[in-house]
Amino acid sequence: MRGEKLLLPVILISVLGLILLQTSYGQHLTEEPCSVQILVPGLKGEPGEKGVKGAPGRPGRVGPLGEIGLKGDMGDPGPMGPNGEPGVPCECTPLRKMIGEMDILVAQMSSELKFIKNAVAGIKETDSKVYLLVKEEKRYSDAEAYCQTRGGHLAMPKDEGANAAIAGYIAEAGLSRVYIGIHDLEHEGLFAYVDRSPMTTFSKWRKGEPNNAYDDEDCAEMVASGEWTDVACHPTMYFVCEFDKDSV
Ligand SMILES: [Ca+2]
Ligand SMILES: [Ca+2]
Repeated sequence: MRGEKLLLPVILISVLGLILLQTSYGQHLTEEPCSVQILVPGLKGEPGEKGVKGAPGRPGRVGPLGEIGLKGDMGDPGPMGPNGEPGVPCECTPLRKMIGEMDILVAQMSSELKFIKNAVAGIKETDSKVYLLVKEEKRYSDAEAYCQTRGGHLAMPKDEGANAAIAGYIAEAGLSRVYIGIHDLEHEGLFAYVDRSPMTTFSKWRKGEPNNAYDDEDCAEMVASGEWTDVACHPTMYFVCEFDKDSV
């Protein structure tokens, strides 16, 4: 029994020594520094806030010309528009004036044509005068105006030869009477030629004339015989113009 008593403390001491030894070795291992580090990616973070809008970029280069497109179909006609404002009345006054002037011109040319036809039909002449029988019925004043327009006067027979020429003209035309250029319009009873030249040496009044019948006879006509008669000035009849040969 005594031997067992001695063995127990030895075991206790041995176990204690082992424990101490293990403890010191363990301390030695934990104090040794680590020389290898292994890096492992962490978890993905939360998305950040949206950034501020950037400045506009520079304009790009001009691109190449595109191809010409095909002509499209004609569209449908549009709706009719509203009526326009009433127009300004035509400025017709100048046109009317022009037409009026042309009418006058045509009338003058018609008159000239008649004059020429008369002349072509035949004129009478003496050494110094040309006589033209105008077969248009006119009053005395209008007849004289007609002759003056053409550079002459109503016929003014100042001698027997001229009077005979005019009378022959009337007879050949088959007429009975015509106005000639003699009147007493300025002084009653004092007959003179229409160009105001006085009646001095020659006259061819029919017997009993001039008589100023009805106090209304201030003009003169020549009948086919060549005699003169004072008559009223307002009736219309044919007449004879005379022109100086120098002025024809
Ligand atoms: Ca008279
Ligand atoms: Ca008379």
